[in-house]
Amino acid sequence: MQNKFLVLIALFALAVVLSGCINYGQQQTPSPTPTPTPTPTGEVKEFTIDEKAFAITPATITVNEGDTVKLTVISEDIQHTFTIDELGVNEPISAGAAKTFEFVASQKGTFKYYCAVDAHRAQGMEGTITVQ
Ligand SMILES: [Cu+2]
Repeated sequence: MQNKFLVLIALFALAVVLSGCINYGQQQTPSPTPTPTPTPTGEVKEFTIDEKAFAITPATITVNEGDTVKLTVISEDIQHTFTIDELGVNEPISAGAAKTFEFVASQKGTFKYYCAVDAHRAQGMEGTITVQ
């Protein structure tokens, strides 16, 4: 009976040691999925964007990769959104309100920003952000 108990203790200790090894191994292995790691430039680029049915002004903005983009988006009339799929931005803008928010330009490229409400995008609420 006592021997069985000792065996159980030994197995438990072995399991703890092995799980420690496994965790250690995982920490050492580089993640196979590429995570977007923006190189922060430390710069903040500020823009004021006007939204109304059915236009977004200005229609183009340009920033550098790693910039923090600080936007104040103003709805001149009804409910809109400011959305950039590739950069994970999707901010609702209440009717007649202004909203200030930030995001990091985490990848280079040319992306569309648009309003996701109803068919506003198709009706002209679209612009282009270039991250260079
Ligand atoms: Cu809209």
